Amino acid sequence: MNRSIKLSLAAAIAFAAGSAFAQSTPPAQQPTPPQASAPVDSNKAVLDARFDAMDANHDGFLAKDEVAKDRQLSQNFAVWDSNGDGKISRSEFDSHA
Ligand SMILES: [Ca+2]
Ligand SMILES: [Ca+2]
Repeated sequence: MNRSIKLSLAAAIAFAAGSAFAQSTPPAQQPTPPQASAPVDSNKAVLDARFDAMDANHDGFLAKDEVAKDRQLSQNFAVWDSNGDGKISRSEFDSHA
């Protein structure tokens, strides 16, 4: 009888210790959401706004007269116009901006 009480006590202590250990285990770490793309997205939004502001006729291309207000762009128009078609497409703009 004495022995079985001791065994029950030991089992209870082991159980309590086990529960305490389980409760003190930190919760599994949540995967960190990728944030590296955030600055790229906001930069793209800035570029989009800049392009749209200059694309006066909204044809998706910047003609030379449309970039006349942007000194940097108008001076380097030939450089930005990679394929030499006389207008700067969105991808040409993105690759130089
Ligand atoms: Ca245009
Ligand atoms: Ca072009």
